[in-house]
Amino acid sequence: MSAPAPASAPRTDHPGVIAWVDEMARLCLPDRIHWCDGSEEEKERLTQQAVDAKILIRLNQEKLPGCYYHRSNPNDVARVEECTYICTRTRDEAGPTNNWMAPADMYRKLYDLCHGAMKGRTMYVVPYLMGPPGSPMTKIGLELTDSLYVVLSMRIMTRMGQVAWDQLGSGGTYTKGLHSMLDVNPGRRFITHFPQDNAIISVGSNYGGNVLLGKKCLALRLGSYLGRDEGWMAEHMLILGVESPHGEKTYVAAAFPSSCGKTNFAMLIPPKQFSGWKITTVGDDIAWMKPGPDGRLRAINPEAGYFGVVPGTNSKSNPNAMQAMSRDTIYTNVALTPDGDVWWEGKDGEPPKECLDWKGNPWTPASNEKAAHPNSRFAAPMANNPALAPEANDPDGVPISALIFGGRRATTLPLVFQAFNWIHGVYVGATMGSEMTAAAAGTLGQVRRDPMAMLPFCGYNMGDYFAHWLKMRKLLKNPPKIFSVNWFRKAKDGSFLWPGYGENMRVLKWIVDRCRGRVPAYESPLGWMPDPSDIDSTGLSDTDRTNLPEALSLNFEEWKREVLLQDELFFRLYSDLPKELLFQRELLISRL
Ligand code: OXD
Ligand code: MN
Repeated sequence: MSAPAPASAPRTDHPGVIAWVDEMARLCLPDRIHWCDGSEEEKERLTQQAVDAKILIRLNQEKLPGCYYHRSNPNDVARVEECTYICTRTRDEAGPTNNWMAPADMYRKLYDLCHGAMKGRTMYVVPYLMGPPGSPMTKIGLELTDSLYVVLSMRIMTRMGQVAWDQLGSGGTYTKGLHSMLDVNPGRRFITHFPQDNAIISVGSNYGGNVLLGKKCLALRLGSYLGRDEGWMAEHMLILGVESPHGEKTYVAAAFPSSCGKTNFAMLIPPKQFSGWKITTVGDDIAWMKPGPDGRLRAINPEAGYFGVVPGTNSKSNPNAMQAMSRDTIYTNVALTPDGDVWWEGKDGEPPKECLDWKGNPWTPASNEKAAHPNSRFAAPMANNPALAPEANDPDGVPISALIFGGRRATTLPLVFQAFNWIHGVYVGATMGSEMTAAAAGTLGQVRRDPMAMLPFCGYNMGDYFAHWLKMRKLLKNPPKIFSVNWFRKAKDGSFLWPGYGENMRVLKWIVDRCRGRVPAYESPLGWMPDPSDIDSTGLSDTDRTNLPEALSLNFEEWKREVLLQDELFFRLYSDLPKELLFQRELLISRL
């Protein structure tokens, strides 16, 4: 057994922080307060406490050094959009796509729930940075939480501890975050944002996307709100660098809805034929982007770790992720083998003869249930990624040449096209649709409109968000080109038309070459498109090469239906929709 935590003294003399922590402690009534410093020694001590309390299971340290296993409450395995609120002063500011409650009413409701909620527990004061230390784009957050799992995960996902206390100083601004698991009851689960107070309160859950407050809550929901006011953009985008054999580097940022392969794309390994080409990862989920002094859009990844979907990850689909999660990783809701290893559907090799599934029940290959939850996750430090771009720690970020919007669509959306210009690109992003995945509770497979993959993450009115995108063009002398991709189109027999994974390099190369004016395109009703012969297909399998024209084809009947389906979102947003987007819709219809 580990020694009890020594009483910990405040690690800051910031009067606002001291007063707020005191106020929250008087509300939640924890037995102890622990001010985190982020040190190695603290990590070891808190990890041992989590093991003693059965919050974490130590995995086989020979196979997986520094790795631990966590099982969540089975009622708490994904983000819950129906419990997520944007509490702006007026309902109109939050817009029709967000749940809203007046701030005073929500504070009252949550303070009632939090009253005495930490009795018998420790309140951890977790200071963290979103962004590299010293970057003008970096923001400071403080999360008060009663979950050790959250503390240890935040230490992976953010720059947590003394580095944040140092940047905060005695007068810095910060985002307030309060989290209590309560009794992990879906009926008392609220993920709430108060943009005008720069504050977050999350109760009743212990699932990453709901409780690692730096991630979706600060970096996207409050981030998008702050970005609108401060002239920058917080986007649900990976950032990667493409390095050519001549050492030329091009950076792209790409938005895909949750669980559509952002992590895989960010860590892509090019096929053999692309010898000398290299992809490096700046970020796998979130981009903060601001016009730089040179008039280009510069991006940082605010996070320091990956919270990736595990099932389907293997040495073919994502070798870099496999390495990243081979040490110092927290696994959640995968399966546990008798020798302390982890397993999931789609891992390399044969399934274990027996193991415990994500709920802790005995499982064999004959079982009808899945061993790992489809939204089981790994939290791994980005430093573990063999393809990490050194620029991921650059306070100035990287210049973005292309923005890519991608959906998961079995039909309609071709493999790739380029928007005619920025306004058209905003329309392409705004009308994105995708089939729903297990990352959020909902109906799997149903197509829903997910503009810029931000539907669950935009911290204000979506119509105003589109207007902000349009306005950003005016701040950029040299804006990125905008593209649409779809790796998931299917043939009539249900098979995928494009192999995906590392082969996506072929499409990425066309995108990079378009940005650099090196490759032709023809004008289609959707935008600029490659002829199949413009996509480098050396070494592609015969089937994939045969399928390429179909993967790139346009079906006018499907597109007429698509435009009508897009209207569903446009009608909801109608009064707030920038006119430019309605004009783009008309132009598309006339081109079709
Ligand atoms: C995530 C998500 O976890 O988008 O990144 O749900
Ligand atoms: Mn995400």
